[in-house]
Amino acid sequence: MTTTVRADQLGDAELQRHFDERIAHDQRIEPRDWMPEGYRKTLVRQIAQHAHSEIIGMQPEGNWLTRTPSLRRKAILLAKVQDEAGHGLYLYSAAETLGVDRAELTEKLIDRRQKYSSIFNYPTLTFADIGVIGWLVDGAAICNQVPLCRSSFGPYARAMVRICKEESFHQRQGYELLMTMMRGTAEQREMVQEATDRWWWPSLMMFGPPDADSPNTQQSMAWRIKRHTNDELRQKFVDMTVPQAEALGVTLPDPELRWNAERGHYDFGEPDWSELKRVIGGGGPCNEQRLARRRAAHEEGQWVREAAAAHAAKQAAREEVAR
Ligand code: FAQ
Repeated sequence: MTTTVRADQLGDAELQRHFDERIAHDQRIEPRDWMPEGYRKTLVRQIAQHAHSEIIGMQPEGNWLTRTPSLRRKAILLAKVQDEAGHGLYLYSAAETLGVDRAELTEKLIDRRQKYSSIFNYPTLTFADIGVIGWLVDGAAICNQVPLCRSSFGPYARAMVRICKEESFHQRQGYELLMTMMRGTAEQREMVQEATDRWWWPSLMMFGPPDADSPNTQQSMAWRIKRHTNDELRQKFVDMTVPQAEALGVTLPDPELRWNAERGHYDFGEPDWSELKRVIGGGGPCNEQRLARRRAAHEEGQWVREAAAAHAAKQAAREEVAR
């Protein structure tokens, strides 16, 4: 059963004890509940980064919207890219329940004071990339995000339920596109293999640094914001993806990839962690372009935000008069 305690009824130590108990009993923390400042900050950091990723993540696939090979593919891709915008909005709303403002978070993104996922700093060079992003990038996102539906913070967990349902469609559309291409010409099959070669390692890096170099995991697990470590989720993704690659008929570009019967998991090679550091630090192939586009879109949208605010103020004034 969930119990709500008003902060003004308890002292600091008792508030902390009550919070710890709720976490231990797997009860949700809601925006009006007392929470330690570190918990709030961690959530703002993670949710904001996640929201920024969804919004920046529209760019690589948006690159192909005007060049899809058919109307059907265009309708699918448009729906997917629009879903990503929606995910960003749910997540900014979840972050706002923690007392931050979406406008402030956007400013922090475009000023490079907040991060977004490394994966969106790679270019989409052929239409096969659209399929591979759905298969691998959305596949990795699902692996990482399904456990977040059980995250201890209520608004985040609830946003993730809907997001995960939509991500499943994203993954399926990508895999279906690749299946179609693999049944096509030799050139199409080569395109799929080449795109898989480029996206495989960056997809593994989406899960974050190895556990030994992940400063946030331990505390986030203790607070049940994260339910699994970065390495656990990476392993789960590899185990899930290898049979899919076999069914598709592509080779994953890792000579060390093999089934380990003793562990009951696939062994795989070490991603190049210096590349992850470089990309997170702004040195990926598309970092500059992604942020420049986001900044331009923000500036060009200024009049829309002003018009919406003026409309809302007018409505509120009318309602006030009618009362
Ligand atoms: N990229 O201590 P940890 C999508 C940072 S899916 C950039 O392990 P944590 C769907 C990390 O923030 C992609 N930065 O951190 C889609 C931290 O820096 P900080 C988004 C990374 O938080 C599909 C530092 O490194 N998904 O958008 C990355 O415990 C297709 C140390 O790392 C999410 O955001 C990285 N890959 O674990 C959309 C999921 N990895 O903040 C369009 C929610 C780590 O201390 C098209 N987030 N860093 O300065 C999470 O699950 C976690 O935040 C992790 C990182 C697992 C990403």
